[in-house]
Amino acid sequence: MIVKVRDARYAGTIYEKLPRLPQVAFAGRSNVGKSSLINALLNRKSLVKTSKQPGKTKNINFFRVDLVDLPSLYMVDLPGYGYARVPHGMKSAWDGLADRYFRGNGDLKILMVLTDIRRAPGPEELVALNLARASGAKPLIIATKADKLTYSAKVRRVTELAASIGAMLIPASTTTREGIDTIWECIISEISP
Ligand SMILES: Nc1nc2c(ncn2[C@@H]2O[C@H](COP(=O)(O)OP(=O)(O)OP(=O)(O)O)[C@@H](O)[C@H]2O)c(=O)[nH]1
Ligand SMILES: [Mg+2]
Repeated sequence: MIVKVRDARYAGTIYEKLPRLPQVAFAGRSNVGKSSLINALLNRKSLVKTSKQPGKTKNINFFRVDLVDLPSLYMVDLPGYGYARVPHGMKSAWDGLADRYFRGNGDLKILMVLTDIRRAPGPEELVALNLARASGAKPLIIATKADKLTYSAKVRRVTELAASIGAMLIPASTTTREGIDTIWECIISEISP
């Protein structure tokens, strides 16, 4: 399937104020590649700000995406969780923010839980998975920065990760664009009426 993005733009931080559309949200630790993945999906270099400095995205940012011949949606860039250098208390701030966002949000169709392909998923990833399930969204695990491993190491890691999480997982890279089409297929199958 070919997905053509007609327009993508920043839409604000408060979804109660926005026209209702299906939402696809991106969660994961700071620096895992959430903002980069949204840019790659939209074929835009810097619609969403990315940074080598973790903790850049502190709000929930909504991007309205209009597609050719397919329904519009929001891509939702969630703040990174579990970053070790943030002051104590930040993690519960994330929990509060996420809790408010997930609770009763019937428009959230998919939660992408991003995890670096080189590290084992931790409690934060499991919390995010459970939040998705509780809100009725489909969780999808994305193993980011797949370009950082050789082919054989990648195959091994994907198998290990899928077994330890007990869910389907898509390896992805914004530099090689691996996984981008597969992620779009998942999005389209969830948002199409
Ligand atoms: N090699 C490689 N680097 C990547 C990839 N995706 C993201 N990066 C790099 O990882 C760093 C962090 O990317 P971001 O997209 O800003 O990460 P984020 O999850 O949005 O981080 P926060 O906003 O801090 O939560 C940047 O330097 C990106 O260039 C990838 O697929 N491969
Ligand atoms: Mg970001």
